[in-house]
Parts: sequence; structure tokens; C-alpha cells
Amino acid sequence: GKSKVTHKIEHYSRFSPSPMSIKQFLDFGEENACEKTSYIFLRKELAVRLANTMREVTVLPANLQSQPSVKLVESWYSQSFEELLEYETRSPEDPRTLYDFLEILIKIQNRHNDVVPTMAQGVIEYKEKFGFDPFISSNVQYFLDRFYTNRISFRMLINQHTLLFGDTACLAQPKHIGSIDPACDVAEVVRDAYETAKMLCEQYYMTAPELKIEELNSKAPKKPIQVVYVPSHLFHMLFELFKNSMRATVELYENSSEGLPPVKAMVTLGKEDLSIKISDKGGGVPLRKIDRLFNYMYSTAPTPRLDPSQTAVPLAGFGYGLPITRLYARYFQGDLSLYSIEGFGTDAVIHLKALSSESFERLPVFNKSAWRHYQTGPEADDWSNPSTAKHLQNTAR
Ligand code: W6P
Repeated sequence: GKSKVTHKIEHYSRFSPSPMSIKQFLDFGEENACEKTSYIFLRKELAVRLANTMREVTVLPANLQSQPSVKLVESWYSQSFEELLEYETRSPEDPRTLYDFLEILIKIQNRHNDVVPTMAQGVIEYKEKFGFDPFISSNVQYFLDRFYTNRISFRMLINQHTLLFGDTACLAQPKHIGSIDPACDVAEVVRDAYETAKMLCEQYYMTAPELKIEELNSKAPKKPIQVVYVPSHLFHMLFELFKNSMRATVELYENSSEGLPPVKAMVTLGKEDLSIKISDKGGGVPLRKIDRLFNYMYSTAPTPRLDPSQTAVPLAGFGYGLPITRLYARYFQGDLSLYSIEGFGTDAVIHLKALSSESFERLPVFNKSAWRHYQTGPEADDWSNPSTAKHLQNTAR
């Protein structure tokens, strides 16, 4: 028969996750912030979100699921799920329960620290054995987008609880509600992310482009643009974009006597959207290669060690930076788009919701429709393909 845990996973995975809005996250942190209410919500919601993801792992292609790194990540999820189950029957009225729950959340958070590089390792292991396969790549893309979104949301929930009710609550950032800044100055985070990327860029290339910021507040002209948001998420996205822009700029001008063209940031507030555009003149990327920038399987390669004496890691372009940046943007109903003009440069635009009442979590649900995705793989192409026009191919291309 099936084990008790397997039954519990099935049970909890039948619930859909309950998306929270930023506004609701704030309400959990109001004056009468209630740790018991948060506890009762989380002990179920965390189990539901874990179970949904764990069910989805089981429908991955067998050759992918069986890679040692994927098995290792699975074991972390089972362990954490079992630890959460212990609270199914523990009373919120017992202070001991709330104390233990805080501790277990921190333990779970730490256990899952290396999920992203470990899953990347799993993809490398697969590629070494079986090579690049478009069916598998499409499954990996669909799965990892959902899996990492689930992880972002899981960590968001845990963070809110431990920051609001843990003993170091509110010490670091008194105006923040957990990880949320109710008056997040966007241009400030832009400068902060730029400065951090600049340090890395100078370490690696000995130079870095300047930053030019422009703010356009259509709602309150001349006033700084603020948003209710998670500054660490915003920082993460901007840092990644700046690294990419800097790398492109510095590498294009490497053997040039001209000075580097600055990277420009434009922060704009409209009625619905808060948009941030990062523009570089780094020569751009041809359209054909844009999708690859977001493809997990394509962009996963062992970190290159070109020069063993080189200790600084490459600035950008290896690993999962861009796809995960887009997941952060989408998590609260925003998006990330790249507009590149080959021969000139690239605009990267982050769109966020201007209103916190519209920023609710965008979460994957494991249902029949998701299941079907794994069975069918990439759509068969229903547009003409020049390589099938064999009668025209006189010479090899
Ligand atoms: C590039 C490639 C890229 C990706 C993401 C953001 C900016 C840029 N610039 O050349």
C-alpha cells in the first residue's frame, strides 16, 4: 500500500494554492497582527504549495526525474513536507507551537537554499547523458518556470511570517512590513542595483559604463516614484539586467578608443503600470537568439573556467539569471520584455502593477491542463519550414 506521506501529498495537492495580494500581505502585518492567524493559514497553505509542486515533479520524463540532483531536491521537499505535517494537529493556543513553527520555517528555508543550482546541475547531468532534445527542453522550460515560481512564493510566505513574528522582527527596517516596503523608492533601488553590478563589472573588466536615470511621474509630476513592493525582488531583477547591459557594453567597446556609452534607466509611473526601462548600446542580440536567453536547458552549462588564475566569476550570460528575473516580475502580475536591435543595443523593460491591490500572486496549479502539457511537449510546427524544401537545396548551408 501507499505510505502515509504519499496519501498526504495527494490530499494537499487537491487544493489549489490561495494567491495573496500585496495588500493582504500588509494586512497580516497590521497593528493587531495575529501570529495565530498566520500560523493557521500557513500550516495548510505551505503544505498545499509543496504538495502541488511535488506532484508535478512525478510527471517529469523519467530520465530527467532519475538524475541524482533532481532526486536530492525531491528529498528536501519530502523532508520539509513531513516536518510541516507535524503541525496539522498542534494547537495555536500553545505558545510552544508558535515558537517551534518559527524555528521549523527557518530550518526549511535554509534546507532549500541551493535548489536553483542543484536543479541546474540536474539539467547538466541529463544533457551529458542524453544530449539536447526539444521535447525535453520544452518540458524543462514549462516545469522550471512553475517550479521556481512556486519556490519564490513559498519563500515569500515563510519570510513574511519569520520577519513579522520572529525575535528580530522589524529591527533592520522599521518601516518595512516583513519583506515589503510600503513606500519603495524605485529610483533608489535602481541606483543600488547599478552600484552593486558596477563593482562586479569593474572587478572583472576594470571598467564600467555610467548610469543615467530619468523619472517620469505622470500622476504626481516631479515627485519620486514609489510603489508598495518587495525591494529585494526589485533589486534582484535590476541587478541582473544591469549585469547584462554592462557586459554587452564593455565587451563591444573592448578594443575601442571611444568612451563607454552610459546605461540608461527610465522609471515611469502611469495609472496602471509602473515601468522601468534599462537601455544599453551594447550592440544588441539578433532576434533568433532572444528566446535562448530565457531557455533553461539551452543556457545551462557548467560555469566556464576559461582561465584557472581568474577568480572573478563572469559578469552575466551563464545560468538562470534572466528566466528567473522574468518570474520575479510575473509573480506579482508584472512582466519582463527584451527589445533588442542587433547592431545597436537592447532595451529591457520591467512592468509592475502600480497598485498593490492588483499585485496578487501568480501561482502555478497542478491540474489536468498542466498534466497534459507534459504529455504533449512542443506544438508541432504549422508554419512552413525552409529546411523541408529539399528540392531547393542544391548545396549544403
Ligand atoms: C544585451 C543582452 C541583454 C540581456 C538582458 C538585458 C540587457 C541586455 N543587453 O546585449
